Amino acid sequence: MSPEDFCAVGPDLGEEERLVQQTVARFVDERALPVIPEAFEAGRFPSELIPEIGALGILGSSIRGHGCPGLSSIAYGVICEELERADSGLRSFVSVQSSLVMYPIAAFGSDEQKEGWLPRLARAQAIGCFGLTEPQGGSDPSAMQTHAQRKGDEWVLNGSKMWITNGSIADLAVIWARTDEGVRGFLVEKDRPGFRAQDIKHKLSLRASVTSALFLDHVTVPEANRLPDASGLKAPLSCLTQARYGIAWGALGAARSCLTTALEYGRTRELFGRPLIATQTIQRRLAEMVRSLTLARLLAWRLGQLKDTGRLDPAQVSLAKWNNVRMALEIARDARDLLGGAGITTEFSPLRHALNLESVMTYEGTETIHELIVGKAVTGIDAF
Ligand code: TGC
Ligand code: FAD
Repeated sequence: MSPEDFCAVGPDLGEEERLVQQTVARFVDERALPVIPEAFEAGRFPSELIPEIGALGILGSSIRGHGCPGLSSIAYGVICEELERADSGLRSFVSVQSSLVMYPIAAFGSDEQKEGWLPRLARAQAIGCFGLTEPQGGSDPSAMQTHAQRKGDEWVLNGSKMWITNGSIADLAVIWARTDEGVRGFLVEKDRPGFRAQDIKHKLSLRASVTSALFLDHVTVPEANRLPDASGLKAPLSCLTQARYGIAWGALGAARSCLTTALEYGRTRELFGRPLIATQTIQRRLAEMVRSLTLARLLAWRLGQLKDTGRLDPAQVSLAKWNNVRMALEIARDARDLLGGAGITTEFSPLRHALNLESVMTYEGTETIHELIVGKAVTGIDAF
């Protein structure tokens, strides 16, 4: 029995899903893992991997047409899982591109926007970012201050966005702004006068990922850059559902990396005359990791089935994002401890994953916000 897949979900993957998993796993083992620890330490996103990610054909994986492969939701899940086995920053890059940039263009864009952007985004010839969060508080996007004023056939955008993944490397920003008619989405190219991205430095988490602040100072875009079918806060929130779904799977990858590292280390570490893993309390801790990872995998798997059959409720995604990220964080912290002092360097993955998962628990809705979304679903009362 595999500790990483104790209840044997893998053998039930479809042929296409298995192929996708093998392809991404090979990329992670051969290309990503050799560079990730150095990139994390240096605080740089390994942008040399971008063309290879584009060539893998995994961006916008669930979208059909416009150069996108139209894979199942479970395939998107295994992509996220494999990438986050390397680092949450790598999965973040793909989450943002696929779920937060390509998805809104596919779901709410005009034919011209789809044809103009999706093929390039799918091949990573263009990079996107998603600007929803603002400095005054990300949990409540309804308090958004960034606004867009219509002037004839153009819109003038003013405001700022905070904590934006891929911000300074993006060719295109999907910007959500308040208008006289409610919240709308705009495609803002990076070279528009008045648009500026500035990286956030000194991060202790997601160091192998670009996180930026965006500033919009009288940025003018044509009406053709507005997403015509995005109306109200529901539009950006529906993008979050796509990304949160991917994170519920991605967390499995981080947890797997930590569990296998602890197991391998414990096999060769001799203490008190026996391998560490021959000790009862250590076995209980490893068994606990396997238990929580297995349950999280079954949850992600079920979520995929519901999504692929059009029955998924956003509150179910909240439950899974909350559960699976918490699961991965607890495994990462415990695995770090099982490595003793060796666990504090970048040679081993658990502490790097734990630090990353602190962000993953905050972004795409904090753990508390997801608890409250589930609370609202079971009580009918909005207690945000
Ligand atoms: P509320 O009144 O609840 O809803 C307004 C309308 O939207 C609908 N809706 C959703 N639709 C699809 N998916 C969802 N997840 C949805 N949530 C709500 C809802 O049905 C309603 O529709 P209608 O037809 O009735 O108008 O809105 P609210 O303002 O009360 O929302 C409350 C709350 C707290 C749930 C929401 O504001 C929220 O989710 N806050 C958290 C914000 C957040 O997650 N931000 C993430 C920013 S992006 C990011 O972090 C990227 S990290 C990327 C990476 O690097 O991987
Ligand atoms: P706040 O909303 O200020 O929350 C602070 C604390 O208050 C949290 O503990 C929260 O749970 C708690 N809280 C909030 N409301 C309630 C309540 N009603 N009841 C009880 N407790 C509550 N955003 C984007 O738009 N695009 C991106 O690409 C993006 N990438 C990110 C990358 C990173 C590395 C990080 C860290 C964040 C990113 N974010 C992005 C922003 C992220 O979505 C926000 O950080 C998150 O939504 C929380 O918002 P906040 O940081 O302003 O915290």
